[in-house]
Amino acid sequence: SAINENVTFTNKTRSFVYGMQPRAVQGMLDFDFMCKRAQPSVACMIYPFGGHHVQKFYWGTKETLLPVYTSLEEAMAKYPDVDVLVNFASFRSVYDSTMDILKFPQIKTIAIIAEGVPEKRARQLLHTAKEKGVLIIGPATVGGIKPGCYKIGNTGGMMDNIVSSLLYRPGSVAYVSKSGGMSNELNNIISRATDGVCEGVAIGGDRYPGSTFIDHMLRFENDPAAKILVLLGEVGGVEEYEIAKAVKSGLIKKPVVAWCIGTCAKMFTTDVQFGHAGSFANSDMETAEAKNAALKEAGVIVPDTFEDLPDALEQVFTELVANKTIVVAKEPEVPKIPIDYAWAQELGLIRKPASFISTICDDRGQELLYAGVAITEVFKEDVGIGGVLSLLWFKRRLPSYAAKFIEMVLMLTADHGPAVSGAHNTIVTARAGRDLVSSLVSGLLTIGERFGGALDGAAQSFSGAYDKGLSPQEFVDSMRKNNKLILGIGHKVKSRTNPDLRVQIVKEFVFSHFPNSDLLKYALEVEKITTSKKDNLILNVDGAIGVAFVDLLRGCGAFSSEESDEYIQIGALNGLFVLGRSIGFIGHYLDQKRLKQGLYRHPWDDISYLVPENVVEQSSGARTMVEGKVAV
Ligand code: Q5B
Repeated sequence: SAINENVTFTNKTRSFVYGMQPRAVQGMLDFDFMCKRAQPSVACMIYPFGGHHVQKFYWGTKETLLPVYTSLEEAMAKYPDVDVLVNFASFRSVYDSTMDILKFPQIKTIAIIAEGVPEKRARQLLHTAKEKGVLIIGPATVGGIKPGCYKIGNTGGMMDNIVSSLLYRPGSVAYVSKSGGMSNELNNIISRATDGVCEGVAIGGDRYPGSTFIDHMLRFENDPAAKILVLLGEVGGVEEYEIAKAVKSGLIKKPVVAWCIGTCAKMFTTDVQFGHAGSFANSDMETAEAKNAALKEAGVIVPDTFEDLPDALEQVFTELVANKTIVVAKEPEVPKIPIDYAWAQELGLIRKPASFISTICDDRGQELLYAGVAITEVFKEDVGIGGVLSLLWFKRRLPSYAAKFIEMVLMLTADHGPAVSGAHNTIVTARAGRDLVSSLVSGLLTIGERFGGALDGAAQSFSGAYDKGLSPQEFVDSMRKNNKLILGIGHKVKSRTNPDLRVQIVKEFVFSHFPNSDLLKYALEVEKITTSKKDNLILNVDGAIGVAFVDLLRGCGAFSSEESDEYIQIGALNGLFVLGRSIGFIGHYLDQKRLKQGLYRHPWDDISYLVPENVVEQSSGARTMVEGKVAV
C-alpha cells in the first residue's frame, strides 16, 4: 500500500530544516525566489545547539532573517502550518531525531538526507512513518523538486543548473529515481525532450528507502499537473515490479516511460555492487534486464537503451500535445539568478577594487606563506628569526650574515635595565595593575628620538651627509649651525671612558662580515669629533645599528639603491629596537608580577614643587616663578 499518496507540494508548502545547513537553506530560498513564491519555503531551522537566534539569508538580492529554534516543540508551536521537515541530522542521530519528529502530527513529509543509516533503523523508521501516514523521502537522498513550487535541500544543484533545466516553472513530466545525480540528468533530459519537469523525487539508493517508486508514482497519478510519468529504476530490488503491476492493473493510467539502469552488469563475469547500497541483484529478478522486460510487458514504454530515453519521451510528449492532453504553457521570462558574490568572484564574473593590499604574508592556501616561502620551508631551512624578519619586513631572503646581524641586533637591544625610560614606564604600568599588553605598550610608547628611536634618524642624517660628500667635521658643524642634535650620538651613562660594549659588538661584526662598512666608518669619524667636545657624545647603540644597517642595505646585494633609500626613509630601522626591546619590557612586566609589586607612587622628595604660594596673590597680576616663590 502506498504511503500518503495525497502528499502534494505546492507553492505554499512550508518546511522546517533540521540541522545547521545555511547553504542548503539559501539554495531553497533562491529557488523559491526564482519561482516567484510569495513566501520562503523554509519557515525556520531547528538546531539544538547555540541557543535560539536568527540567521541572515538572501531573498533575491535583499537580506532576510530566519529564526533558529533549539527544539521541535518551539518550532511546531510557532509554525503550525508547516508540514514538511528536511532532516539533515547525521546517520548517528537521524534515527532519534526522526522518531521525535514523527511524534508531531502536523508533519506529513520528512526528507532524510543522511547516508549510512543502518538498515534496521531505516526499517523501524519506515514502519513508524507508515503507521502515522507520514511520507518519508530518503534516507541517502538529495530530496526532490517541484518546479514553481518547492525544492528539498540541495536538489537540482546550483542555480545555473536549475535555470538550464527550466526547473523554475512547471512542466508536465513527473519522475522518480533512486539517485540524486541521475535526477539531475533526468531534469536535463526532460527539459529538452518535453515541456519540462512537473515533479521529481530521488528516493535514495538504500535497500530500505522510506518511500518507494510506487508511493511517488501513485502521488503523480493523483496530480492532475503530471501528464507523463517517468521511472528510472536500477539493478537491485524488486520495487519496479510494483509499477509494472500498477500499470497492468490500471491503477496507473497515465503514460509511463521507464528504464532500469545497470544493464551493463551482465558484461561483468562476477556479481557487481553498484554505487548504491541497494544496487545489487540478489536474483535474476533483480537484474535491470528482467525489470525492463517486465515493465515493457506490462505496457510501460521502455526504450532499447538509456540513450533512447529522450526520444521515447519526446514521442509520448508530442502525442499528448497533439491530442491536447498537454497544453504547452507560454514560456515565462528566464529569472535572473541571484549569484553569491564569492561564487561570482570564483567564476571570474566580477571584479572589485580591494580595500586592502598585502604583499608580505598569505594565509589563504593550505600552507601559510611568508613572502612566498611556505612555513614548512622556513623551518626546513632553519632561517631563524632573522630570516623570518627578512621575509616579513623586506619581502626577501637576505644573506645569512645579514639574518645573523638582525638576530644580533634583537639580542643587543633586548634590554638595558629597569632605569631606562621605557622599562620604567612598563614597570609603573604593571604595578598599577595593568595587563601585559598595556604595560608593554606603555613602555613602547616612550620609544622616540631621545630614547631608542634614533636609528632611523641616525641612518638618514649620517647617510645624507655622507652622500652629499660632507666631511665628518662639516657634518658636525652643519648640525650645530642648525641647532640640531645628531641622532645616534650621545648617551646618558655611556662614554669614551665607560664604553658601550654593545656598540663594540656591532662594530666587530660589521667589520668582519659586511662587504661594505663605509657609513659606519664615517660615523666613527664623527664620533671622534663629538667625543672631543664631551666624553659621552659617543656613537650610541641606536646610531651604530642605524648606520650599520645602511651599510647592510647598500652592500648586501639584495636591494636596489632606490629600495635601500626607501627603507631608510620609511622608518623601518626603529622597528628593530621596538622589537628587541619588547623582549625586555615583557621581562620587566613578568618580573613585577612575580614580585607582586604594589602600586608605585613617586616620592615627594624627588619632585621639586615649584607652585605659586597663594592663589589670591597669583590673581593680582602677572608673576614669574622662582624656586617655589612667586615674584612680581
Ligand atoms: N649633545 C642621548 O643626552 C641623549 C648631542 C649633543 C650633538 C648630540 C642625547 C641625545 C641624540 C638622540 C639619541 C639614543 C639624550 C640614545 C638609547 C638607548 C639606550 C638608553 C639607555 C638603551 C643624552 C649635553 C651637551 C649639550 C648638548 C650636547 C648632547 N647630545 N650634541 N649631538 N646628539 N642624543 N638617542 O647626556 O653645549 O652643553 O649645551 O639626545 O641618539 O636611547 O641606556 O639609557 O639601550 O636603553 O642628557 O642606550 O645625547 O646630554 O642633552 O644634557 O646635552 O651635549 O647639546 O651641549 P644628555 P644633554 P651643551 S641611546
